[in-house]
Amino acid sequence: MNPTRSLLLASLLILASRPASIEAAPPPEPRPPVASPRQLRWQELETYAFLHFGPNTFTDKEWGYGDESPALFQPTDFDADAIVASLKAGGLRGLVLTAKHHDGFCLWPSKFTEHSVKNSPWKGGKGDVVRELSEACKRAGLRFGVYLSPWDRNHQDYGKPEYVAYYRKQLRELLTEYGPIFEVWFDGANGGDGYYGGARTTRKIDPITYYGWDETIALVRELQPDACIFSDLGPDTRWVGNESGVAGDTCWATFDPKGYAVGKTPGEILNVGMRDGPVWLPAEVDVSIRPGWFHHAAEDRAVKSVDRLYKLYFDSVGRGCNLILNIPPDRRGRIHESDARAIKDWRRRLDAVFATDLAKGAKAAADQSRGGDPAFAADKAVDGDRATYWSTDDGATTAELTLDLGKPTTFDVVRLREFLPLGQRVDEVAVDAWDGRAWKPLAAATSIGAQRLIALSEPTTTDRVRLRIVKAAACPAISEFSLFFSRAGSQ
Ligand code: FUL
Repeated sequence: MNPTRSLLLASLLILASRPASIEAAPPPEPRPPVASPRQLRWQELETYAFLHFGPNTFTDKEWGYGDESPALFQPTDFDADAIVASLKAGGLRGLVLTAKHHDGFCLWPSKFTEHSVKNSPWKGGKGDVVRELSEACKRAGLRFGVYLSPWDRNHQDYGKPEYVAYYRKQLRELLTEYGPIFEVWFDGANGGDGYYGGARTTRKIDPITYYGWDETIALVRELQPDACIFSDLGPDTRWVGNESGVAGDTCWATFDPKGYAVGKTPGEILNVGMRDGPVWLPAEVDVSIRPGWFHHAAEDRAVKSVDRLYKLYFDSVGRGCNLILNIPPDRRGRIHESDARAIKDWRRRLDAVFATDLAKGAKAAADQSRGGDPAFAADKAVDGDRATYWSTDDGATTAELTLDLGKPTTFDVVRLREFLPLGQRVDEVAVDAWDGRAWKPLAAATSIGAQRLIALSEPTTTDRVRLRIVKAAACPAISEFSLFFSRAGSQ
């Protein structure tokens, strides 16, 4: 048979063996707003570190006044690779460094001020913390980001237009001389009083108009188009509204920043987000592993326990947010042993809990799947692949997916994920367990997004589990329905 004829025959056979109902269905339309490619990449990082380091480390303060002598900055044993290795052992995928905190001291030798490491005895004035940490991150495969405090208690021009020009010049240095930057952190604090070049006054600014944010944001876009910008109100990630590490139990990635201002948006609103907000603006949860943001020896025994860190993960990443966990270097320029141990043990615990997905490969059946197409069938929610998903026909806003686990299985954590490129579609879900005679409600949740972790109050044993989409704004696209047993290792 000639090759053309055999190909034709093969296609006819395939067509004949395909039931009429199985036709390739088009994927669902995204439900706007959706994440930008930059936000999607950011979302995958899940946990990274915050590093507060500077004169405050040496004066035992949280907010320096701005008159601290650069001579104070003298870490005795700074080792960027050792810092990054500690963070990596804690499973953190990047770090954001306070290149400049409110005291105005620059951890890099900026050309535009004398108030920097170039006038410190550390490394004879030749040191550059930003350079060393950015390079250590590159070597270790971690992402690097910068915090550049808009409020500057050292600068003489703070409050005048000249300062904003200075701020942008500094930003340009940071964004052009230190390689790729994954996040730029714009803090919203302004306490008013400061040294201000010797004036020692109080300077209040209007946070909405003074900084000219649109222009500064355009500068970041121009110099580092892949960097996500954090501020209270984005534009890429918003503040979660508190510094205690807890996102709203319902937490939407969507928001409407119109009418709100940095420093003036109620925490409760940022915490929950807005279901019908027109802008994709997921929350980032910032919290310190210690009571303060900077290292204070007196707090060495107040480092959060593994249990608290574990709960923080559920309250942040488990509610669709990213977690930026502050782990401040000490006066040596190292991560203190207590912090290093805590994050390492925390990660070991997370890895153990999420090592075995008990739902993976389960026999999955749904009351409906999109166009009857296997590409959107129930098993796509249990194939361990975030790029595939179970979906239904357009217009279906309720649906059910049942897993036959094959044998009695004990679990106490449920993980759900939506296929994020299609937006946040699901409002409300419920999970039930089969008790041999009937379905018993196990858990319920609102908002899924990137990820929703539900910790059950006690372990459940069953051979059948059901996910119910109770309410959705568009047909669901569920990329993952997973089950874990958090105490598996401890039995
Ligand atoms: C706040 C600052 O005032 C704190 O010092 C710290 O940097 C925290 C992350 O943000 O607004």
